Amino acid sequence: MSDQQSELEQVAMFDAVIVGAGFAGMYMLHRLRGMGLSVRLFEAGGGVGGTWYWNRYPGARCDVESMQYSYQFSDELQQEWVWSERYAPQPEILRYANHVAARFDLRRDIQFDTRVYSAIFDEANDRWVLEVGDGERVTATYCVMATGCLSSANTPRFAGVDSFQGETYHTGHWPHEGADFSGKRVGIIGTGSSAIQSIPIIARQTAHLYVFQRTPNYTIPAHNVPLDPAYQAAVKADYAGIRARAKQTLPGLDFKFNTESALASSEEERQREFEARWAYGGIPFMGAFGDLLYDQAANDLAAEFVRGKIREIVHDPEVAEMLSPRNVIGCKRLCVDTGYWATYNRPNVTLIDVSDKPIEAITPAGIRARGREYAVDAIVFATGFDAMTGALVRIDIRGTGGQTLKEKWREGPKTYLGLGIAGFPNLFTITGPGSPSVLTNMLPSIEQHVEWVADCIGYLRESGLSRIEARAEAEESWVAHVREVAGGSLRSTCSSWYIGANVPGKPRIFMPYIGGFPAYVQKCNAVAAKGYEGFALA
Ligand code: NA7
Repeated sequence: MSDQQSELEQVAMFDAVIVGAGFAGMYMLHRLRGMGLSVRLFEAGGGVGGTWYWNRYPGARCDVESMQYSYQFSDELQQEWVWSERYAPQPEILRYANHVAARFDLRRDIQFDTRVYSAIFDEANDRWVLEVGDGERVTATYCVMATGCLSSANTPRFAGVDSFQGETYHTGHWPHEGADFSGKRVGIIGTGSSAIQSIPIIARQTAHLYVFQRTPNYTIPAHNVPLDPAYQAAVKADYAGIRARAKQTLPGLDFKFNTESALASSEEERQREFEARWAYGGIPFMGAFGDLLYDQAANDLAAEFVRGKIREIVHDPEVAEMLSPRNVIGCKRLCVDTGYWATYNRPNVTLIDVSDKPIEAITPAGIRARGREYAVDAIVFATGFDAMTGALVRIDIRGTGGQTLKEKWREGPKTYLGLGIAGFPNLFTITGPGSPSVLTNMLPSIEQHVEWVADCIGYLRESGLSRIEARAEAEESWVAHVREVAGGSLRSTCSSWYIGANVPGKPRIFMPYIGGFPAYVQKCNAVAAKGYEGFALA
């Protein structure tokens, strides 16, 4: 017996470990346990829900309709759960996650309040060794990273940030007890989705709200409403049909997508379609015409329509102009709001443009920008996430030859299908970079990955194999394909978190796979059908 072997026997051994108890980790646990594997899931937070556990800021709400932002692996589950609103608010999604955990008895294999610090591949024993919590070590044949795409908060290091005497918040790590802004002056930095959802609510609570905007964003009204029980019953009666139709669309969402060209349509047809989409609300606005994300002139028409709406809603023409985005609509993820533009008509809201002159400093009393100090009692950082790679490289992950994932990804993430990484055997990433992930409805994408990984592990076990690793050439060609497809879309043309532009120093690579859900699933299925083509098995 080698020293390493005897050492291994002193640590808890599992068939699989999973990192993260969001929707990906929860379902992965359910699947692997159902196959008879011994599994332990580690979660840094105190409960399940992942991003919905942490993002408790006022107005936090899903931008995908509730009836589709839910699991479909259990028909009983989707039939019994009752959503209350068209777009579920964060507390309801968290209740749903807790319901799932209870219904499938997941908690007994989840270790909460336990951060994973390192995952090191032990080549002598073909096992992953993880250091977790307070120095505890565990080992497993398979390691599944279900760490989420938007889970590692991005807080820019503003000069003087530690000197601020008031309260600070980050939208992605909101305190469980909430925040009381009544009578206070608040500064919010950022105008992404989190800010756009929270600004209308915070504005109603504060004495004064200062919004520091670096890039104006497009947002479409949600028209959120309580869910009509008759509508809900109709969806449930045809859930299988809706789910199947959704899987045939690029974003994995069942919605009306118009394939007509905006440029080929008449002005009257265009206005009618844009108005209808504005009235319907939300992300389906981008489905108004088939060429919006592929032709700059078509995109300009949609962008100008939204700018027209801003001018109609916002009374002060200068503020309306400042709020009007000039970049490609849909390049950054389209936001979905309730009363965002109208909030700038309130006398207690001031918009400060920091696009050409960055915020100078945080002072003990407030925020200094454009040569003046804005005195505030609290600062809200709505500055987003180190998306897609942040949560992974934060863990010290080491594969064969001691190579770290951080070093491997120094010039941008490289994966095979967003599922496996060359040099990191038996490590799977759920909705990893290089998969459609954030460009799709996350729940079906998560389910597709979890099922693929579970089938793969099942195949290895049935075949008497215990090791799988992406081949470097397969990874190279997938990375090249991801890049090539991204180049054909207007989506790769702006400074979004999709390309890591929001995090200083992060390599600018378009990270998600833009080829759409159906083509991607077909590829994954073909790889599996060919005995995991592109992977080395042993
Ligand atoms: P986002 O969409 O990344 O938004 C972050 C915002 O913070 C955005 O407006 C940024 O401006 C701004 N930001 C970041 N750094 C700075 C600095 N240094 N100075 C000023 N402003 C800054 O994150 P969210 O949390 O709103 O949304 C993330 C996703 O969650 C969203 O897409 C949905 O899918 C749900 P920038 O645009 O980079 O100029």
